[in-house]
Amino acid sequence: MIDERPDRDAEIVLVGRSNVGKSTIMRELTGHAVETGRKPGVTREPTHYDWAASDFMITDLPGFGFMAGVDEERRETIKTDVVRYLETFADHILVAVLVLDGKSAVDIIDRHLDRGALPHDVELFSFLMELDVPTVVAVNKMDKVDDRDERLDEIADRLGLHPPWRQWQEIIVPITAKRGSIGSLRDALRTQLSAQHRDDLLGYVVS
Ligand SMILES: Nc1nc2c(ncn2[C@@H]2O[C@H](COP(=O)(O)OP(=O)(O)OP(=O)(O)O)[C@@H](O)[C@H]2O)c(=O)[nH]1
Ligand SMILES: [Mg+2]
Repeated sequence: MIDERPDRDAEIVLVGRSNVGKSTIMRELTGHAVETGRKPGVTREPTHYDWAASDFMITDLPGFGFMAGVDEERRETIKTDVVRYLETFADHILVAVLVLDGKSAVDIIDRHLDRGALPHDVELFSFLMELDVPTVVAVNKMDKVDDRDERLDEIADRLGLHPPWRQWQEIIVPITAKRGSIGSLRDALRTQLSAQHRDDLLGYVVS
């Protein structure tokens, strides 16, 4: 997983559980055909979009967590590899986009918490903070969410960001990638890149 990373200095990574819509976001951001799927576990290896003229790429990481037909050991391997990737290239990652499924994230997180387990999303978010990687939380599939503000407040709360979520609008961005509705994500990426004096890369995230 790590060996095949193209030799590009800077990158934006998409990370999160399986089936949340990372590859769909990648497709919308890049305008390139990307394999997406109705079943979890479609992306099995990091997919790097290094078409940019600049020394930059966007990376779609494999999803982890539950996947029908994929055994526990394989799922753990994927997660370990993703964690190792983030750790190894933290200094090169300008922004990590942690993608959540707005419809199911809170239920899955609470199920883990009830069992006394650390939910993947919470773990990953704090891991990215520890690594000092600027992180944007893209809450996808908002087309399936009715109680929008309530749901986003719950997500903020579970991630340790005090509600109301609107205080965190540069971090928590609700989107519907499938319909190409990712404007708030583009805005957040623009803010992050500008803050890091990488305005030269804005053309790759803002269409
Ligand atoms: N309703 C809805 N479905 C979406 C949205 N975005 C993506 N999907 C669907 O969710 C499914 C999974 O999308 P992918 O982009 O393949 O998800 P992924 O996170 O890359 O999945 P892995 O590669 O398994 O980690 C597909 O059927 C998408 O069409 C959205 O905004 N709303
Ligand atoms: Mg994928």
